[in-house]
Amino acid sequence: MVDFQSRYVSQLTKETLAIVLAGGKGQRLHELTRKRAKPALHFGGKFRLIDFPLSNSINSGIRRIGVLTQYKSHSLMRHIMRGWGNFNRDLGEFVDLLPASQQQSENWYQGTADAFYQNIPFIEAVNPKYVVVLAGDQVYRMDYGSILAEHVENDANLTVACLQVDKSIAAGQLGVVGVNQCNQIVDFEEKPLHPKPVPDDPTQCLASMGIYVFNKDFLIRCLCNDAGRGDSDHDFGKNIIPSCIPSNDVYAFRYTDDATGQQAYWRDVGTLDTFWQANLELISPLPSLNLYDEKWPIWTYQQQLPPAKFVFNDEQRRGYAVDSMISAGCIISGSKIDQSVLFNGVRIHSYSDIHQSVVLPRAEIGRHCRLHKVIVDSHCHIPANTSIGIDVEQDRARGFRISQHGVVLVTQDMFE
Ligand code: ADQ
Ligand code: ADP
Repeated sequence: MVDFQSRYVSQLTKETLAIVLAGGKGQRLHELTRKRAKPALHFGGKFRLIDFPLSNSINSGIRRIGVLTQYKSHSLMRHIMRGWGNFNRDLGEFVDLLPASQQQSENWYQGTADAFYQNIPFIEAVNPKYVVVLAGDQVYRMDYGSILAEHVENDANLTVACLQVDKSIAAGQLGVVGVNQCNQIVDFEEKPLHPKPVPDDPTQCLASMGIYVFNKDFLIRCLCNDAGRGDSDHDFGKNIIPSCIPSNDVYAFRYTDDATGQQAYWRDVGTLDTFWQANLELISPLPSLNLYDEKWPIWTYQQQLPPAKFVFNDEQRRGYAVDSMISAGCIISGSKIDQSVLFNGVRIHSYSDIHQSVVLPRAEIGRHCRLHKVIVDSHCHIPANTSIGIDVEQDRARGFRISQHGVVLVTQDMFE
């Protein structure tokens, strides 16, 4: 039997261009984003944040993708070229890097809308019917076909993906929308300190996920109008979205889990605490984000590496891991790893105890170390006999970064 519904959606995704905003600084992640753009941040053992919107696009059937880069983009561009560069242009499929190249003006990308404005020639050349605006630094699984179908059925010019969240989560952090009974957006405030609640629950509000579907011609008109305004920050959340609300063709798409209709998984891993927490959540037996679901694979670039190896050391001390994710190329010799995520190529030497920690690629931890609630940056070498996360005052005195909720970040620079 022919499935007209999915054929209809697959037509919409074919007529769509996805553009991923990947140029932001991610300042609240401190030293973790000092050398790399936030979308290049490692996540979940073998991925980077950018893999999530890119995989969602591919899994949704959107195969024309641009990635806007600017800040510290070296490892991000390297990752995209290696992992996402093998699309078939002859079939009209591509992932194009769009670094700030001063095409339309003398400036680098100002706000997010300016990054789009400077790439109008690219958008016009692709000439899609719809443009999906995505953030390069959020972790979630979403079929963009659903939002596109609703956008077209509503005859909308702009659709904003929204999630119902606790007001305390949105306050000062997220855009908050007000809708009428038809889900038309009637008001929008960017990061209000006192979010307006939803009608049936005073503790909750409807937050923008920073994911938008635009009709292409409407988007270009909005960008051009905004570009001419001297009082604008040229930002989607601050300027473009609020300026569209007075028209009656702007709708909210309520993002829920397709299978359960309940609240869906979505994380903006903007701080050391949320980054640490989101990684550790993956370890639970039934995580809200299941990376092992073959129906919605998360694609990435991965260097060919040998399997993870667990070694009994010379003194018959067992190297083992429980409640943990251990990636390829790791060697754990005579140490205990518990409730932790080890990324590719991590080395743990004997007599160490690693608990509730996130260890990024190629880090090395010496003998007799104790780590509790630590994020270890990539390539960081922790000398033998180091304890971290046990004595906060000692950690602070050694120049380690301690988060609001007591997660300790260590980078190579802190040992030099
Ligand atoms: P924020 O996430 O605070 O709020 P922003 O800092 O503009 O918005 O980042 C959005 C995306 O754009 C990020 O992926 C970032 O890397 C990228 N970016 C930032 N500046 C850029 C530039 N100059 N060039 C290229 N890329 C850039 C937004 C919305 C809120 C919404 C939240 C949801 O404004 O309304 O609630 O997203 O997280
Ligand atoms: P990631 O951890 O994101 O894979 P790297 O370990 O390559 O990335 O480090 C992040 C960035 O720091 C790199 O993109 C590069 O710009 C810079 N960097 C890292 N190591 C070196 C080095 N040995 N020399 C110069 N720059 C480096």
